[in-house]
Amino acid sequence: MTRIFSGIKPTGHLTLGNYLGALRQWVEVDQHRAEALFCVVDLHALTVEHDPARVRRLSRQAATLMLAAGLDPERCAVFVQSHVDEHARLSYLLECVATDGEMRRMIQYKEKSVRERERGGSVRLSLLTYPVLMAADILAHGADEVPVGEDQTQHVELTRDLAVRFNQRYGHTFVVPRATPPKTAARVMDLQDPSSKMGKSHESAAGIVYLLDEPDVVRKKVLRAVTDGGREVVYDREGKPGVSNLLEILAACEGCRPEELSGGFDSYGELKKAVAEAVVELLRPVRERHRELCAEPGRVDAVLRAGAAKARGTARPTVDAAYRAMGLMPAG
Ligand code: AQP
Repeated sequence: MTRIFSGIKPTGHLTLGNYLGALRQWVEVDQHRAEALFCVVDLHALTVEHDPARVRRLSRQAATLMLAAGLDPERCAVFVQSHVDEHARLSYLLECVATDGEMRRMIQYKEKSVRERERGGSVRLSLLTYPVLMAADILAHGADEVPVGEDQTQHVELTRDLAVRFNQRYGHTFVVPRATPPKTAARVMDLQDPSSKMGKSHESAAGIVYLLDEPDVVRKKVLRAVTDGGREVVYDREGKPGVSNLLEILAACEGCRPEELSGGFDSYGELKKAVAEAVVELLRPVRERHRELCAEPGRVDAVLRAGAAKARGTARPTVDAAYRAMGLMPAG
């Protein structure tokens, strides 16, 4: 059976981008067609300046939202990365296979290291090596497929390269995975800056719809979205990035292609109203279920405990095999 692994980093409150670009496909498609593991990748949140209490809070919130969105613990494993030591153990081995040149070529490293410097901080070594940890997350579980948004496909390419290199040098150990981007909304853009991705750790919240935003806040953010010159509502990512982003969001909410909606609105205002209502309705059940789950925190803990036990079971044999293959002596 196909095995799927994917994760969400608790660096901020989950966004509409996380939902449309990842979570919804995990819920609606992936957990039904494969053996799936979904993870709150909390170790990745330590690669930038962070507040420990906030990371802990956001990790719980992310796990709760994953369940609220519809991940079913009877169908898939939902767990927290740091609860399963195999990820960090394998990461070190893969660092011995990767090169520093490969790491420095990663677009996210280039972007995030600039951001860290601009904020006056230093760039942590773990920000450079984080794609190796991501490779370990995927390879430890023998995943065939990694559903990720467009922004993560370069990291999955690196994972493939490392798996192939390891297998060639040390004998066949890892499944070589492939990225499976969502069919719609692979890249939801910031409503205030349609040239940059809607990212949960961006400083300004004005262009970001969070899954837990109240309906009126969602409406306000969408109605204030930056649009483009002219008046025509047409889908043209190059010429009309703001309008096209809104059309993509609406299409993703309605399950159609943005081209089908192009030309269907008389004004930008009309489009924005339709997007705002579609997003409010899309998120309503997630917010309601999240509220219910918050009222029974023991339930979430139990799901995460069971998920970690299952994940250890899938990862340990592969990671142990990698240790042996690289020449490490087994403990007596
Ligand atoms: N804007 C987006 N459009 C489509 N997909 C997105 N994803 C994230 N943002 C968008 C997808 O969500 C999954 C989980 O992502 P992540 O939280 O692990 O990391 P990220 O891609 O770095 O997300 P953010 O929100 O941008 O976090 P920060 O700001 O901290 O870097 C992935 O499948 C991702 O593709």
